[in-house]
Amino acid sequence: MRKVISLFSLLILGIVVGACGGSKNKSSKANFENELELVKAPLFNADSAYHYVNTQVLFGPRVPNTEGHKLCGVYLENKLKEFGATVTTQEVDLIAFDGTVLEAKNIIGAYQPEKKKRVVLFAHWDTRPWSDNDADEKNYNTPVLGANDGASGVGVLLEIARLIQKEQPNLGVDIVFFDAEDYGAPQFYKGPHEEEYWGLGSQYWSRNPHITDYNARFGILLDMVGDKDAQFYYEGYSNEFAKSINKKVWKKAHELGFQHYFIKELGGYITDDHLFVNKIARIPTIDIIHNNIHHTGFAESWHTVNDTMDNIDKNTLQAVGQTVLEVIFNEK
Ligand code: AHN
Ligand code: ZN
Repeated sequence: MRKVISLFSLLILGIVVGACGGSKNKSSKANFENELELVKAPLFNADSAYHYVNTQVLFGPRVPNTEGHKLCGVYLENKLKEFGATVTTQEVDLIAFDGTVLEAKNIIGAYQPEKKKRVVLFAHWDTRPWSDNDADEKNYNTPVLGANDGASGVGVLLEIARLIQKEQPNLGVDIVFFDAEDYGAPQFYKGPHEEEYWGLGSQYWSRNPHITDYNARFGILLDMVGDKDAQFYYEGYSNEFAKSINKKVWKKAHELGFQHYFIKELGGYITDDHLFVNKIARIPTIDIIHNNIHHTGFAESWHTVNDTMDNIDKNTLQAVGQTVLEVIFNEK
């Protein structure tokens, strides 16, 4: 048995014991023994993922057509190369709801590109130009820092990239960073516009994949996966297009002890990058997104000036990262 497994189990034990307090020690130990059998993937390092989230945030807002955006794009490309991926970029002008031309860049890293059996992982790397959900109207025109909304998903995927360069699963993995997800019309905009101005980068990729006739067994989108109070419900479109993938992922999360994050109940329907991947590219794709219709909706910091590192919790990154890795490493 690999060393990684015992390390991982110790870590889980730590989390479970820490979360439940001493009184539940006994059942935690039972979990611990189960996990020894279960874990096939390498250990996800949440410190490392947190560092990748923070590095993106240090570029400032990653709004298309700004310097921070450009520099962060280069960083992400270089990082995937450093982690041994075959990197492709799609640089394309996309038209926003108000006619603004966005100089967008989708960034794709492929592992074992020769393999036909593949899985694809997505996150958006751009950030929103407006804090239009902020409690204070004065902040509406301040760009979002996007620690959670953008950087968290990308940070988790960079850590997954770092790990799979060392030990590859049975199937090829593609990591796709979408641009121009978050340029949908602001809540204060009164001009004519339609809903489909979200996910411009994913719409482009879905119509023009980086490889002709690209296909994958399934896809997983990570969106807002870093908040300390994150809860992930089955997202509506994911359930319609890829119910079995939702089930597979939530089951794995529960086996690993992450049931407090992954709730086996239906949440809302969210227009997000996965919708276009499902509808246009026709790859069954789920969205792991912080969203709870019974509670506050998205994270409190969503589209506000408070979407900063202060709300990022390594335990959430760990839960999502380890679950996704484990799903991939269990594919035959
Ligand atoms: C809508 O609010 C329609 N979609 C949310 C997609 C999104 C924005 N994800 C992150 N930021
Ligand atoms: Zn957003």
